Amino acid sequence: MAITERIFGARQAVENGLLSPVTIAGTICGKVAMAIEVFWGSGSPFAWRVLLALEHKRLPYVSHLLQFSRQEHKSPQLLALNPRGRVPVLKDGDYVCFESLAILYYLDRRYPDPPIFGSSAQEGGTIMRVICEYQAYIEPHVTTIARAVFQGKADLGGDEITGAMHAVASEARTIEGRLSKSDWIVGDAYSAVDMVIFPGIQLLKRALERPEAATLASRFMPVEVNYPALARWLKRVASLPGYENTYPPHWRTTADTIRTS
Ligand SMILES: N[C@@H](CCC(=O)N[C@@H](CS)C(=O)NCC(=O)O)C(=O)O
Repeated sequence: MAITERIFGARQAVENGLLSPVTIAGTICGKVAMAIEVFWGSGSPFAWRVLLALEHKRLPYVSHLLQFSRQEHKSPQLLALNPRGRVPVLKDGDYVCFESLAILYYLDRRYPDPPIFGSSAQEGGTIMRVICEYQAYIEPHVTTIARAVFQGKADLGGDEITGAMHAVASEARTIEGRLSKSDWIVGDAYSAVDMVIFPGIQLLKRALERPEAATLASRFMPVEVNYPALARWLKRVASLPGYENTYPPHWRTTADTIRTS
Protein backbone atom coordinates (compact mmCIF):
# COMPACT_ATOMS: atom_id res chain seq x y z
CA MET A 1 0.00 0.00 0.00
CA ALA A 2 1.40 3.38 -0.98
CA ILE A 3 0.73 5.19 2.24
CA THR A 4 2.49 8.05 3.89
CA GLU A 5 3.88 7.04 7.23
CA ARG A 6 5.18 9.40 9.84
CA ILE A 7 5.78 9.23 13.53
CA PHE A 8 4.29 12.04 15.53
CA GLY A 9 4.95 12.81 19.14
CA ALA A 10 8.13 10.77 19.33
CA ARG A 11 10.18 13.51 20.93
CA GLN A 12 7.53 14.19 23.58
CA ALA A 13 7.27 10.47 24.21
CA VAL A 14 10.96 10.22 24.97
CA GLU A 15 10.82 13.34 27.13
CA ASN A 16 7.86 11.94 29.06
CA GLY A 17 9.53 8.56 29.46
CA LEU A 18 6.83 6.76 27.47
CA LEU A 19 9.26 5.41 24.92
CA SER A 20 13.00 5.03 24.82
CA PRO A 21 15.00 6.45 21.92
CA VAL A 22 15.86 2.85 20.99
CA THR A 23 12.17 1.97 20.70
CA ILE A 24 11.53 5.06 18.61
CA ALA A 25 14.39 4.18 16.29
CA GLY A 26 13.18 0.60 16.11
CA THR A 27 9.67 1.73 15.30
CA ILE A 28 10.88 4.04 12.57
CA CYS A 29 12.71 1.09 11.02
CA GLY A 30 9.47 -0.88 11.24
CA LYS A 31 11.04 -3.48 13.51
CA VAL A 32 9.28 -2.73 16.78
CA ALA A 33 5.52 -2.38 16.52
CA MET A 34 5.05 -0.70 19.88
CA ALA A 35 3.62 2.62 18.82
CA ILE A 36 -0.02 3.31 18.17
CA GLU A 37 -0.85 3.28 14.46
CA VAL A 38 -3.58 5.42 12.99
CA PHE A 39 -5.03 5.01 9.50
CA TRP A 40 -6.74 8.12 8.30
CA GLY A 41 -7.66 10.24 5.31
CA SER A 42 -7.14 13.95 4.70
CA GLY A 43 -10.33 15.96 5.23
CA SER A 44 -12.19 13.23 7.13
CA PRO A 45 -13.78 14.95 10.14
CA PHE A 46 -13.98 11.57 11.88
CA ALA A 47 -10.28 10.91 11.49
CA TRP A 48 -9.46 14.46 12.56
CA ARG A 49 -11.08 13.78 15.97
CA VAL A 50 -8.67 10.95 16.62
CA LEU A 51 -5.60 12.96 15.64
CA LEU A 52 -6.71 15.74 17.99
CA ALA A 53 -7.02 13.23 20.83
CA LEU A 54 -3.63 11.65 20.16
CA GLU A 55 -1.95 15.04 20.06
CA HIS A 56 -3.69 16.24 23.20
CA LYS A 57 -2.64 13.13 25.07
CA ARG A 58 0.84 13.53 23.59
CA LEU A 59 0.85 9.91 22.51
CA PRO A 60 3.41 8.88 19.90
CA TYR A 61 1.79 7.37 16.84
CA VAL A 62 2.62 6.12 13.41
CA SER A 63 0.48 8.00 10.92
CA HIS A 64 -0.76 6.14 7.83
CA LEU A 65 -2.29 8.76 5.58
CA LEU A 66 -4.46 6.89 3.07
CA GLN A 67 -5.35 8.30 -0.34
CA PHE A 68 -9.12 8.07 -0.90
CA SER A 69 -8.58 8.75 -4.62
CA ARG A 70 -6.55 5.54 -4.85
CA GLN A 71 -9.14 3.63 -2.80
CA GLU A 72 -6.49 2.80 -0.22
CA HIS A 73 -9.21 2.60 2.44
CA LYS A 74 -10.65 -0.36 0.51
CA SER A 75 -7.36 -2.26 0.30
CA PRO A 76 -7.21 -5.81 1.69
CA GLN A 77 -4.95 -4.54 4.49
CA LEU A 78 -7.48 -1.95 5.58
CA LEU A 79 -10.50 -4.21 5.13
CA ALA A 80 -8.78 -6.71 7.41
CA LEU A 81 -8.70 -4.00 10.09
CA ASN A 82 -12.12 -2.51 9.37
CA PRO A 83 -14.47 -4.56 7.15
CA ARG A 84 -16.47 -1.38 6.50
CA GLY A 85 -13.47 0.09 4.68
CA ARG A 86 -13.71 3.40 6.48
CA VAL A 87 -11.32 5.55 8.39
CA PRO A 88 -10.23 6.26 11.05
CA VAL A 89 -8.82 2.97 12.28
CA LEU A 90 -6.51 2.74 15.27
CA LYS A 91 -4.18 -0.12 16.03
CA ASP A 92 -2.49 -0.33 19.40
CA GLY A 93 -0.38 -3.45 19.58
CA ASP A 94 -2.77 -6.29 18.76
CA TYR A 95 -5.84 -4.26 19.51
CA VAL A 96 -7.75 -2.71 16.61
CA CYS A 97 -10.51 -0.14 17.00
CA PHE A 98 -12.62 1.76 14.48
CA GLU A 99 -15.48 4.27 14.75
CA SER A 100 -14.05 7.59 15.87
CA LEU A 101 -16.02 7.92 19.10
CA ALA A 102 -15.09 4.40 20.13
CA ILE A 103 -11.44 5.24 19.48
CA LEU A 104 -11.65 8.34 21.68
CA TYR A 105 -13.21 6.23 24.41
CA TYR A 106 -10.54 3.54 24.08
CA LEU A 107 -7.71 6.08 24.19
CA ASP A 108 -9.14 7.64 27.32
CA ARG A 109 -9.50 4.28 29.09
CA ARG A 110 -6.05 3.12 28.02
CA TYR A 111 -4.21 6.44 28.45
CA PRO A 112 -6.28 8.37 30.99
CA ASP A 113 -3.99 11.35 31.52
CA PRO A 114 -5.10 13.97 30.56
CA PRO A 115 -8.73 12.84 30.63
CA ILE A 116 -10.95 13.71 27.68
CA PHE A 117 -14.23 12.41 29.09
CA GLY A 118 -14.26 14.71 32.11
CA SER A 119 -13.04 14.48 35.63
CA SER A 120 -16.29 13.26 37.20
CA ALA A 121 -19.12 10.92 36.28
CA GLN A 122 -21.42 13.90 35.83
CA GLU A 123 -19.02 15.73 33.54
CA GLY A 124 -18.46 12.53 31.52
CA GLY A 125 -22.23 12.12 31.19
CA THR A 126 -22.62 15.67 29.93
CA ILE A 127 -19.73 15.31 27.48
CA MET A 128 -21.34 12.16 26.06
CA ARG A 129 -24.77 13.81 25.99
CA VAL A 130 -23.55 16.79 23.98
CA ILE A 131 -21.66 14.45 21.62
CA CYS A 132 -24.86 12.42 21.12
CA GLU A 133 -26.86 15.59 20.50
CA TYR A 134 -24.30 16.76 17.95
CA GLN A 135 -24.32 13.41 16.16
CA ALA A 136 -28.12 13.22 16.14
CA TYR A 137 -29.13 16.78 15.36
CA ILE A 138 -26.24 18.58 13.66
CA GLU A 139 -23.81 16.20 11.99
CA PRO A 140 -26.23 14.78 9.39
CA HIS A 141 -27.06 18.32 8.26
CA VAL A 142 -23.39 19.30 8.08
CA THR A 143 -22.76 16.23 5.92
CA THR A 144 -25.70 17.11 3.66
CA ILE A 145 -24.46 20.67 3.17
CA ALA A 146 -20.82 19.69 2.65
CA ARG A 147 -21.72 17.00 0.11
CA ALA A 148 -24.02 19.34 -1.76
CA VAL A 149 -21.35 22.04 -2.01
CA PHE A 150 -18.33 19.84 -2.78
CA GLN A 151 -20.07 17.45 -5.14
CA GLY A 152 -21.91 20.27 -6.88
CA LYS A 153 -24.90 18.09 -7.76
CA ALA A 154 -27.61 19.47 -5.45
CA ASP A 155 -29.50 22.75 -5.70
CA LEU A 156 -27.98 24.88 -2.93
CA GLY A 157 -31.12 27.06 -2.89
CA GLY A 158 -33.50 24.06 -2.68
CA ASP A 159 -35.59 23.09 0.33
CA GLU A 160 -33.36 20.22 1.50
CA ILE A 161 -30.15 22.23 1.73
CA THR A 162 -31.87 25.37 3.03
CA GLY A 163 -33.57 23.27 5.73
CA ALA A 164 -30.25 21.69 6.68
CA MET A 165 -28.63 25.13 6.94
CA HIS A 166 -31.45 26.43 9.15
CA ALA A 167 -31.12 23.42 11.43
CA VAL A 168 -27.35 23.84 11.76
CA ALA A 169 -27.60 27.59 12.33
CA SER A 170 -30.15 27.06 15.07
CA GLU A 171 -28.27 24.22 16.82
CA ALA A 172 -25.06 26.24 16.61
CA ARG A 173 -26.78 28.84 18.82
CA THR A 174 -26.80 26.30 21.65
CA ILE A 175 -23.08 25.69 21.24
CA GLU A 176 -22.51 29.45 21.03
CA GLY A 177 -24.37 29.80 24.34
CA ARG A 178 -22.14 27.21 25.98
CA LEU A 179 -18.97 28.82 24.62
CA SER A 180 -20.02 32.29 25.70
CA LYS A 181 -19.83 31.02 29.29
CA SER A 182 -16.72 28.85 29.08
CA ASP A 183 -13.62 28.34 26.93
CA TRP A 184 -14.66 24.75 26.20
CA ILE A 185 -17.96 23.18 25.21
CA VAL A 186 -18.43 21.23 28.45
CA GLY A 187 -16.70 22.01 31.74
CA ASP A 188 -13.49 23.95 32.02
CA ALA A 189 -11.15 21.71 30.00
CA TYR A 190 -10.68 20.70 26.37
CA SER A 191 -12.47 17.37 25.99
CA ALA A 192 -13.79 14.73 23.60
CA VAL A 193 -16.81 16.88 22.78
CA ASP A 194 -14.54 19.66 21.47
CA MET A 195 -12.63 17.05 19.44
CA VAL A 196 -15.85 15.66 17.96
CA ILE A 197 -17.45 18.98 17.04
CA PHE A 198 -14.42 20.99 15.91
CA PRO A 199 -13.71 19.07 12.67
CA GLY A 200 -17.40 19.21 11.69
CA ILE A 201 -17.50 22.98 12.08
CA GLN A 202 -14.27 23.32 10.10
CA LEU A 203 -15.75 21.20 7.30
CA LEU A 204 -18.91 23.31 7.31
CA LYS A 205 -16.90 26.54 7.17
CA ARG A 206 -14.81 25.22 4.31
CA ALA A 207 -17.96 24.36 2.35
CA LEU A 208 -19.60 27.70 3.08
CA GLU A 209 -16.50 29.62 2.03
CA ARG A 210 -17.06 28.45 -1.54
CA PRO A 211 -18.37 31.32 -3.73
CA GLU A 212 -21.31 29.20 -4.95
CA ALA A 213 -22.46 28.79 -1.31
CA ALA A 214 -22.53 32.55 -0.59
CA THR A 215 -26.32 32.86 -0.21
CA LEU A 216 -26.60 29.73 1.88
CA ALA A 217 -23.66 30.85 4.01
CA SER A 218 -25.17 34.15 5.08
CA ARG A 219 -26.96 32.51 8.04
CA PHE A 220 -23.66 31.28 9.47
CA MET A 221 -20.81 33.34 8.03
CA PRO A 222 -18.82 35.24 8.92
CA VAL A 223 -18.56 33.11 12.03
CA GLU A 224 -16.83 35.95 13.90
CA VAL A 225 -19.96 38.08 13.49
CA ASN A 226 -22.74 35.51 13.84
CA TYR A 227 -21.14 33.23 16.42
CA PRO A 228 -18.31 35.17 18.09
CA ALA A 229 -17.74 32.72 20.95
CA LEU A 230 -17.64 29.83 18.49
CA ALA A 231 -15.09 31.72 16.38
CA ARG A 232 -12.87 32.32 19.42
CA TRP A 233 -13.13 28.61 20.29
CA LEU A 234 -12.07 27.62 16.75
CA LYS A 235 -8.95 29.75 17.20
CA ARG A 236 -8.36 28.32 20.68
CA VAL A 237 -8.37 24.74 19.40
CA ALA A 238 -6.19 25.70 16.44
CA SER A 239 -3.56 27.13 18.77
CA LEU A 240 -3.20 23.96 20.84
CA PRO A 241 0.16 22.11 20.76
CA GLY A 242 0.32 19.54 17.95
CA TYR A 243 -2.65 21.01 16.09
CA GLU A 244 -0.63 21.50 12.92
CA ASN A 245 -0.07 17.73 12.74
CA THR A 246 -3.83 17.20 12.57
CA TYR A 247 -4.75 19.73 9.91
CA PRO A 248 -5.92 18.03 6.67
CA PRO A 249 -2.85 18.19 4.40
CA HIS A 250 -4.78 18.72 1.18
CA TRP A 251 -6.71 21.64 2.69
CA ARG A 252 -3.47 23.62 2.66
CA THR A 253 -3.20 23.31 -1.08
CA THR A 254 -6.47 22.59 -2.87
CA ALA A 255 -10.13 23.44 -2.99
CA ASP A 256 -11.21 19.81 -2.64
CA THR A 257 -14.01 17.34 -2.78
CA ILE A 258 -15.64 15.84 0.27
CA ARG A 259 -14.57 12.44 1.43
CA THR A 260 -17.43 11.59 3.75
CA SER A 261 -19.79 8.95 2.55
N1 LIG B 1 -18.98 6.67 11.96
C1 LIG B 1 -17.64 6.56 11.42
C2 LIG B 1 -17.62 7.29 10.09
C3 LIG B 1 -16.32 7.03 9.34
C4 LIG B 1 -16.43 7.48 7.89
O1 LIG B 1 -17.52 7.53 7.29
N2 LIG B 1 -15.28 7.79 7.31
C5 LIG B 1 -15.28 8.19 5.91
C6 LIG B 1 -14.31 9.33 5.70
S1 LIG B 1 -14.94 10.84 6.35
C7 LIG B 1 -14.79 7.04 5.07
O2 LIG B 1 -13.87 6.34 5.42
N3 LIG B 1 -15.45 6.85 3.92
C8 LIG B 1 -15.04 5.86 2.99
C9 LIG B 1 -16.18 5.09 2.41
O3 LIG B 1 -17.30 5.19 2.91
O4 LIG B 1 -15.96 4.38 1.46
C10 LIG B 1 -16.64 7.14 12.41
O5 LIG B 1 -17.06 7.93 13.28
O6 LIG B 1 -15.46 6.77 12.38
